[in-house]
Amino acid sequence: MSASTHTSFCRLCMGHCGVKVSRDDAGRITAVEPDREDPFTLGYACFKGMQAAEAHNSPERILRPLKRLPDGSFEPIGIEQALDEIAERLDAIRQRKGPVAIGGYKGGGAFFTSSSLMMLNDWLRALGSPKAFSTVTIDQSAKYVTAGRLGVWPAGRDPFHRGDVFMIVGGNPLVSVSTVGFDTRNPAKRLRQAQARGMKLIVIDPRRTETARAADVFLQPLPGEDAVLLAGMLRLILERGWHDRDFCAQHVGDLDTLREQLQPFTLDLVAQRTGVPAEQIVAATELFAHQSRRGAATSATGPDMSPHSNLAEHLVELLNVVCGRFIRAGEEVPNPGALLPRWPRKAEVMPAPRWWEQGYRSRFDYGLLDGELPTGSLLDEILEPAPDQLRALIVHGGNPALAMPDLPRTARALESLELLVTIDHRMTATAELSDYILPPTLQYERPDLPMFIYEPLLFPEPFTRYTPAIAAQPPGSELKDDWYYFWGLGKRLGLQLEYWGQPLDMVTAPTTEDLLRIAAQHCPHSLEEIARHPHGLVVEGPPEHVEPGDPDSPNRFTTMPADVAAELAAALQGSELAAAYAYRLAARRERDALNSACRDLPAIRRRLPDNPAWMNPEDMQAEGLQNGDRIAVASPWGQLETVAREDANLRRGVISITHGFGGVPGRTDPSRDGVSVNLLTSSLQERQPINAMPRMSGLPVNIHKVGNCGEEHPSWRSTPGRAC
Ligand SMILES: Nc1nc2c(c(=O)[nH]1)N[C@H]1C(S)=C(S)[C@@H](COP(=O)(O)OP(=O)(O)OC[C@H]3O[C@@H](n4cnc5c(=O)[nH]c(N)nc54)[C@H](O)[C@@H]3O)O[C@H]1N2
Ligand SMILES: Nc1nc2c(c(=O)[nH]1)N[C@H]1C(S)=C(S)[C@@H](COP(=O)(O)OP(=O)(O)OC[C@H]3O[C@@H](n4cnc5c(=O)[nH]c(N)nc54)[C@H](O)[C@@H]3O)O[C@H]1N2
Ligand code: SF4
Ligand SMILES: [Mo]
Repeated sequence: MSASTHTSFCRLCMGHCGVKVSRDDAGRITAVEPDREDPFTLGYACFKGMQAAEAHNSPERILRPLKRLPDGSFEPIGIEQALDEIAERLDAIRQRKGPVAIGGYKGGGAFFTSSSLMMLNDWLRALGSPKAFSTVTIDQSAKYVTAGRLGVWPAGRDPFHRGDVFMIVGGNPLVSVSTVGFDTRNPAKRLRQAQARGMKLIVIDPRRTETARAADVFLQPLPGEDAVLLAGMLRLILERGWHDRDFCAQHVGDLDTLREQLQPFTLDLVAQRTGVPAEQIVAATELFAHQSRRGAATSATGPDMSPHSNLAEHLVELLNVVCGRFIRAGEEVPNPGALLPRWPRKAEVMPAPRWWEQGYRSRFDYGLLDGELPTGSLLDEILEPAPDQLRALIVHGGNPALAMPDLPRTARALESLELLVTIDHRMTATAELSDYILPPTLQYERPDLPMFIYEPLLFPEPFTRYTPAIAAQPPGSELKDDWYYFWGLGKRLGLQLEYWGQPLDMVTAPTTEDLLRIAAQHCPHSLEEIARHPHGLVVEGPPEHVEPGDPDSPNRFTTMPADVAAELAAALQGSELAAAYAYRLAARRERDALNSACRDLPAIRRRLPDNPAWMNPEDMQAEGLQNGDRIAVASPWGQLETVAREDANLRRGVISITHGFGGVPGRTDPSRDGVSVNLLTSSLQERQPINAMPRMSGLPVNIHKVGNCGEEHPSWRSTPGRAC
């Protein structure tokens, strides 16, 4: 290899930022920089993405498969030997218990490799096991539940770049470079461009986030009250006649029921419950529904992790439904598909499909969501004895030990497995508990395409691109691209694997390029042709316009099916728990980390040494707390200790702690790793129906300065199992 600089794109997160990658003549990455010429992300890239050289060359990177010995230490083992041993153990479990005793968990790291992102699912399907789990169901699967209960508008919502307004409930795309519908290709710049053409931004968040600071209207409610707030906004819209009457008449089946169910959500009640002044609620609602003609409401993890998450998401989409904020007949579909196949979209509702009510049901009575079981039921599948009890788990690019609610029960479950295999390049809290760790190549060591299954979320036009492998694998390493491990196990277990519907040769291993060709099977351009455009290309083909719907179609949105109505009644009632706790805990992300990843890099650790409990300075003063004081935080389900730090952007009464830090108690050094906020969450209580979504935000908590335990403190009210 020669020392050179190459055009590529970062695959750490949804951003897919265009970068320039430099390598030396040994093929080692020396630098990764934003690509100022990139027509797509316009020179944006974040700090953690730019540390890829450190990540690839890290002395802590796992470079050979590891096997855990009886004393808990790990020894290196050859790839084929590791696959032989794992396959033998899997086969024994399959013989004894059937394939249903074998499952998989796909984490965020498995999504950003187009040659592998469907491998775990396809491997389990070939094996005959329905036990596929992923982060999707501890993230924003409320969106899937909403589509299933409400109905689907095939062409989608009004796009960001054509709307007069854009409303975000509980998302911070300027930091997370994520949020459905937002233009995340250089988010700050795209937002400035949209606002320059007159688009208004509404943000609803308990923290005045980086995104909220750019908002035209900002509401700062207590976490966990989105359902109440949105119900109040909807009531106001219908009461003032700000809805789109024609659209509702044609496409909504039960507007009167909706109107009736919303009656209790008066402005007074909503203002009191959410802590947002009534006039601000009116201003935001009026801007969205009355002063703007087009433009959508969206949400991210804030409401989707809080109590009543499925309902909150449903109500977000109802704002779009009653205001008719969908792409209409004759209008252009922004991204009809580049790698994904194109299909005709009609201006007509697909009636509530309730996919999970058909097909396989687990013994805990959960159906499948997009072919997967809810991750909120994974611990039950492992821990509860039954003939189909899960005994072996393959973790692909994830760190469930820190991502799942209820860290102690999660650790107990993972430790109880007969076989735990993790595909990761880091010694994560999950890897430490694993019998085998299989290390993958890292992003610049493999060719790739953008994450094709979520293409329309990434690009507002039918854009795609290709990157070749740029770096050599580190000297002395024994690594494979992720997919190879599934192929190797599949071959040994006598499986016929398919990838994205295409059967694979199970005698001779495919290449990564072969798998990318399968990912690109529907694209009008060949992989070679895509590769000839290092900055990517907008695929050929006429623009796709929405076709007129059938005027006699009986299909309508169902805004208030019985289960949604019951959830609305429960949300109205509120929770008695809240009264016993002085604060609510809100989830949030850090710019310099990616969930549990990136913090192992020295450059990141310097910027992000720990995960404090962020608090409003006035709350800190009222508690007699100084910046950096240690506090205990207790929820109804657990407790932790960390430092308190000021964040004037948080509203009073809210504490915010980032997840992904810490480790399994007894195996972690809090001064180095921080603390896991999942010591406060429950894996048994407060799960949502349908997707088993745990409550990870809007948790009731009390706090106490560590060392003050003898004193009665006003905020330390009646906490069960109080610390000290
Ligand atoms: N830098 C960075 N980027 C990331 C990640 C990361 O860890 N770091 N993680 C990636 C992943 S896995 C995901 S899913 C996406 C998530 O993307 P986002 O959802 O945009 O993530 P956050 O930045 O945490 O934004 C959530 C916001 O919700 C607010 N919030 C909390 N509780 C509530 C509530 O009850 N109601 C309302 N209205 N708001 C609430 C929080 O204050 C926070 O500002 O980000 C992705 N991108
Ligand atoms: N309390 C609380 N809990 C939460 C959340 C919260 O906000 N609050 N957020 C939830 C959300 S939205 C999510 S998505 C989950 C995150 O859940 P996970 O995805 O399970 O957690 P990550 O820490 O992102 O783990 C990703 C792993 O992939 C590895 N990786 C990176 N690239 C590759 C690759 O190319 N191949 C392989 N094999 N591995 C790779 C990384 O080293 C990392 O260990 O956490 C959830 N848990
Ligand atoms: S935002 Fe950062 S991590 Fe995400 S793709 Fe861009 S450079 Fe990579
Ligand atoms: Mo996520």
